[in-house]
Amino acid sequence: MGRSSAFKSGIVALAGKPNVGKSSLLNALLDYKLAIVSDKPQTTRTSIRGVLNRPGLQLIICDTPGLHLPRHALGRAIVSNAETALEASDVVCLVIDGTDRDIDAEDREVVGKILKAARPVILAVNKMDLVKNSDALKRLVSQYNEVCPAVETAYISARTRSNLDTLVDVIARRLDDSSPTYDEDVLTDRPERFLASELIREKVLKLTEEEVPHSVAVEIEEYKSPDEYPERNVLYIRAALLVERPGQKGILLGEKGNRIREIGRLARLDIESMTGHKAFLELWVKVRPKWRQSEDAVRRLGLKE
Ligand SMILES: Nc1nc2c(ncn2[C@@H]2O[C@H](COP(=O)(O)OP(=O)(O)OP(=O)(O)O)[C@@H](O)[C@H]2O)c(=O)[nH]1
Ligand SMILES: [Mg+2]
Repeated sequence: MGRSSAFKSGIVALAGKPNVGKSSLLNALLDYKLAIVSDKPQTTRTSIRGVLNRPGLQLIICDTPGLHLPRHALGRAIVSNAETALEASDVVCLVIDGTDRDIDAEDREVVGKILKAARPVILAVNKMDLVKNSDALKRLVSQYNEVCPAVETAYISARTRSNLDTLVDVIARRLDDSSPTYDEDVLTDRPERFLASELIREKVLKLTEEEVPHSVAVEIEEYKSPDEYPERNVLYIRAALLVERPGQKGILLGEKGNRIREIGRLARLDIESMTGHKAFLELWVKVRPKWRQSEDAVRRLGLKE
């Protein structure tokens, strides 16, 4: 093959602290809502790959959970999932929030985990739509470059989609020549029922506050799609929302069951537009004391990769 016709392909891991906009960036790059997003930290718990195809390029973009200092088995699993994804990547895109002020000890530890992967690092400064103070931004970027020298820096906004083509070019330049890994019609490595369970969790994150959203896991108990059961005309999903305490169950249910009904309604609409099927979604709440402290429970829920 001549040089001009070389095909590039590889895996870029989007990594960084919680809440900086990694999942939003994945979705913006794909122009498809694949990963769930919320305004609360530690939304993403497991990695998810999305495939971006451009002429001469297949970029496998891996959204990873936010790196932080974990406090329980779930947190340890989340961080380990991110580290596993970093090790499987060819290039790391360190996503930071451009509105942040000086980096602190925790930020340094997060960067340390990224350095361990020993991959070329591209710094993506996100949320540029909110950045007002350019001196503070310059200081932040130079502090990051001190602890984690980046081969290139891109200033972007996942929300307004600014500079995303530049970011893709910058990443592609760091990839080796290689044939594509996935067929053109593959969007993600995750099955539909996983995506559906995440959409349910996204609505829990949206409609609850403080410790509650973090204490919830979604367990799909039954998933019957017209794709597999042609005699059906609706997608049937029964899912349990696991919480740690009876009080959290009460909060999830809400007055007269109002909250869980709203969670179900919003999730159903998203699941219907994702699958193209009418859906019947049955949700119930189950108390599983201290599940986040239990390595076993975390693993059985598929939260440790
Ligand atoms: N203004 C602005 N907000 C953004 C941008 N990107 C993401 N956000 C917001 O930042 C918040 C966190 O976004 P996520 O994409 O969930 O962040 P994350 O890095 O994946 O977070 P974790 O999964 O917890 O690690 C959400 O409220 C997003 O809407 C951006 O470019 N501009
Ligand atoms: Mg995320």
